[in-house]
Amino acid sequence: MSKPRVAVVFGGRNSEHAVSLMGAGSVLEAIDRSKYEVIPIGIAQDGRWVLAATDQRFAIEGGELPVVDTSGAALALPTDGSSLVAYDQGSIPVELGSVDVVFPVMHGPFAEDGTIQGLLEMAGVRYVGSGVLASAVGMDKAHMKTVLAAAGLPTGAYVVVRDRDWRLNRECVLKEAEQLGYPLFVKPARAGSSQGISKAHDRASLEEAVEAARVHDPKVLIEAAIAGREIECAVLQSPGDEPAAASLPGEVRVEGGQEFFDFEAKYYPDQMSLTVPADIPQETGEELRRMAVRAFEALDCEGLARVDFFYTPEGQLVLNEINTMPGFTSLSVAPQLWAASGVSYPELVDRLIQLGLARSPGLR
Ligand code: G1L
Repeated sequence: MSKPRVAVVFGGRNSEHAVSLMGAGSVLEAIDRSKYEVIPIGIAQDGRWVLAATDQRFAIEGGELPVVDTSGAALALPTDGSSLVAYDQGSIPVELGSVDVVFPVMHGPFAEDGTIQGLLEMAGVRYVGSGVLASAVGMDKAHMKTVLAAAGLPTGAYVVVRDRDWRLNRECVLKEAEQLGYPLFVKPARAGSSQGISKAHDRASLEEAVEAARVHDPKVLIEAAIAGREIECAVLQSPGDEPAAASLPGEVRVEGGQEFFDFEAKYYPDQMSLTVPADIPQETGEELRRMAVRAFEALDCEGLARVDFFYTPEGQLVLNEINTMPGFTSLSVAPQLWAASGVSYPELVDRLIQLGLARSPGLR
């Protein structure tokens, strides 16, 4: 019997190209080659699809971020679910054959927002992880909060600032936001890896923060700051009819006294520490895990998601966000949470591939 063919797709036309490559490097290393045939596919920063060059670099080296190496063969997108065509150095087409499942390892626009998932659905190709709706809802923090709140989950107070309101009714928007009380967190509604996020302490810094967030997205969220410890939980879909499972909860602390978990901290995971299980009361941990699974189900997530909470000094749990494509190097939070819960990184990668293979392509 031939081995299932797994295409790992990474890179992409966005600012998180390097984060993707680091994740893909980990996944490629962990996939069991005696069980699967692996096809590494890079999407260059200019959008070209290429078969990854054999010497593609996946790690930060000498302070330089990795990028997709475009010296490999160019690829034609599959349109009929059956075949990928590689154009070797732009000349002779080489039929790559069918792919059984795609493992997307990408962030941000055109990746975790549901667009690549939609492309794969249209092509009739199975893939790992959440589908179009969960990915799109998970990408947009405003819609995410609407869905979580509708499922009865506790989310923090916030205000959505749309482009038109900011340009035409700024005073009104600022007044509404100030009702939440300073300090405020300001975030682009749709951007990955904490880019464009800042904390505002007064009117002037609030205006500045909104402008900074608008560089990434014309739609911005202003959130009430929640004082509390950051506790995260990873949820993994189960095979068959079993309900999704929650990992042990872990506490995340940012080292070096930064105000929040920023872009740098995600690139360099040694700037944060993770304690698993989090030192919280047992009932709180159980409640948190139930909430994490409920959030996973509220968005119709598949595969893996990371759910982030605040645990306040008053003992309340507040669901901060759910991430349908969490950091996924072997050292990232979700894989570490599962490792501490008895599922090693290679096992996690295998489980996710099996779940992707078990999906029905297109018809749902
Ligand atoms: F397995 C999933 F769920 F499909 C999956 C896929 C990709 C989980 C997490 C990720 N993460 C990423 O792609 C990354 C952009 C964060 C790079 Cl590691």
